[in-house]
Amino acid sequence: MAEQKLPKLTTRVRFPSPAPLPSGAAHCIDVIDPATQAVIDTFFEDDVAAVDRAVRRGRAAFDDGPWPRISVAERQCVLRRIADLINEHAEALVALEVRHTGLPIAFVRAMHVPRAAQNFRFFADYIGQRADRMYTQEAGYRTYVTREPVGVAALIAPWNVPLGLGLMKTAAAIAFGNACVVKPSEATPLSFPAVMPLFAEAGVPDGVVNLVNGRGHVTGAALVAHPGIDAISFTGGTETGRVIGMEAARRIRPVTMELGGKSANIICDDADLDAAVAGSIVAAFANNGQQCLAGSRLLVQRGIADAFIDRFVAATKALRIGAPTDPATQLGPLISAAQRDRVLHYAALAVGEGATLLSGGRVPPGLERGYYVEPTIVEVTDSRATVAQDEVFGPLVSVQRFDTVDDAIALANDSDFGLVGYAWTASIARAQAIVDGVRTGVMWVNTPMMRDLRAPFGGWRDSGLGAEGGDACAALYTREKTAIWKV
Ligand code: TXE
Repeated sequence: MAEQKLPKLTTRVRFPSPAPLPSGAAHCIDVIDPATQAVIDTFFEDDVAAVDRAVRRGRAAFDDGPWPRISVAERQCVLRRIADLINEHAEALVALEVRHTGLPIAFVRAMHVPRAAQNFRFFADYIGQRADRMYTQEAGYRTYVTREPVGVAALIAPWNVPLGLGLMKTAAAIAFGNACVVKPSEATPLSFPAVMPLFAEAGVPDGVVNLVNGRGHVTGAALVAHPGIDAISFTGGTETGRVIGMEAARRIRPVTMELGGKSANIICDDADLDAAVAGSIVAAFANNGQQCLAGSRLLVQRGIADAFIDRFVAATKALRIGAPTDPATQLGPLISAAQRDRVLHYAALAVGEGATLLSGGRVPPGLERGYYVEPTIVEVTDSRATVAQDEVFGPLVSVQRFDTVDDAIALANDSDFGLVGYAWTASIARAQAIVDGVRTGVMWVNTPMMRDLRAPFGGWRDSGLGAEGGDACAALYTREKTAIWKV
């Protein structure tokens, strides 16, 4: 690591010590294997004092340490080494990730862990290409605008993609020269601790990446309220987002929030039906249906509705449900009993409200142990049906028929969420009308879930604030500074 030569970037932040917890208050949390319901680990929750220690370590690393001050080339080198190390240890990370999430191993191996490594490569490249700007219009003056790291970031991750999302935030935060404190979900705490030694091995200085574990209202709340935190990146539920957003507002700190979704998947009557059926299966059921970007509201044009629905139902019934450790499994168990019961509840509620159950809606016979649910399809006639409005976050999809593209756009927009949307059509004009008309942060046309990390990924309205991606992350993890020189 290079000698520290540059002046300090910020003045040292001072904050009071937290109130001590009453002795004996440490809370123990069991980690459950969702496929077997067995307790596979137990950990002590990090309390207010532990969070304080983690933030102070981050502060020291940022205020006095080399990481924000070394050259971009040196930082790139370390980031690329992290990516290499993640790839080297991929199989061990895959095993841990499958164990606590219940996600199918084929999916975690092909997508989650390689993507976690790729995040570090992407941000290594990104910081090498970023340019600051200069204004020369005022005669006799040069005004230039630079970006500095924001400081210590609180990174709060959910349980549905623990490594992929947690490490996306970590890569972005540290690439710009920040320190961070990561809090994975209390439901999936196993994989992040396994990555921590890799940071050290790659040359990340002590204190740059810190880890705390525990429940949201204890560990998470202590973290976002800590006066040593300069920015917050959160992925999780919309209601939690409101709480964190209020705390960020109270402390006047920047925050990005990637929250829930109820995204429309629009199948027009000129679509390639093979591609639309296959893509809709991925959009609805990948990641066991537990994904913010799920295409969980299928809208199908009336002329092809019967044909599409028959094929979609058949493809759903052909999905292989089973042990997440089996490479042939396409749908594993949900994260918890609560999440399984939530899907079953919404299936029953939908039928109670007049929807037709086309498939699933029950625990698969023979898989009563573990939190399994059959992939479920309900047909609704009203976009105001509860099942077409609420985010279920599981393998449940509602289907509704529409007549014109304008109707489809109106149905798609009849939602408090605005994360993503999907359109399947052979017509460029229709595709463009849907892309222009649907109010979401991301639209996919004739493809499910392709992602370019350069582009922002973020939701509108109840789906979030800010985004992740190259420039979008620069906006959160750096602050602009203007300098005016007389020449
Ligand atoms: O999420 P939470 P939950 C949606 C989905 C799901 C619902 C609830 O609809 O059914 O949210 O899931 C931490 N201060 N998504 O309850 O609670 C928490 O410990 C600070 C969508 O698991 O939002 C965890 O680390 N942190 C989503 C993280 O926030 C707090 C992914 C997410 O947990 C906190 C997951 C607090 N007060 C669920 N309270 C997506 N966008 O992909 C909780 N946390």
